[in-house]
Amino acid sequence: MAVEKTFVMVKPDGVQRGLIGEVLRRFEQKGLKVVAAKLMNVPKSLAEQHYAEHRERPFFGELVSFITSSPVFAMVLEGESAISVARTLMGKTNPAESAPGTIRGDFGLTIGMNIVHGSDSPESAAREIGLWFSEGTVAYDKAVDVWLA
Ligand code: FUP
Repeated sequence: MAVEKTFVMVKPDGVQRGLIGEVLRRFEQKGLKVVAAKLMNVPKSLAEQHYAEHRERPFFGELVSFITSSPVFAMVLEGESAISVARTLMGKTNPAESAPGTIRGDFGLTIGMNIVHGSDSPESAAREIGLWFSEGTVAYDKAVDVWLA
């Protein structure tokens, strides 16, 4: 068990449906901390790098055109086992097979539009955080507890 950082993104379908707050609420409620976040349009080169592992798959072109089609909400979340915890809250890749109570299970129906992305391993998390947040993340452990008194 260790404190980890993970890259999570509300995809264009989630942003267009007004689900940024709902998705973020679930992660925060679980106890994960936001250490970076931004609403952004995705350059094609970034999309291609992000999905590099799928380059040979038949749906690669659709993935890239979907993720570059309208803004995404990108974030870095931090917490104990953040990578697997975020994946558990998201549910399975195919929303039709995701359990109720998960983000994809509650809000999605088709695999192409599954609302949210989350890193699937420590290696992916490090790669994706570097790719999407080359400016770095926030360390605010000294300030945060003041307001919880
Ligand atoms: P996940 O890690 O759960 O986001 O899933 P993958 O990395 O395996 O897939 C990345 C994205 O490709 C998914 F969000 C949806 C899309 N995808 C398809 O469109 N068809 C497939 O058969 C598999 C994935």
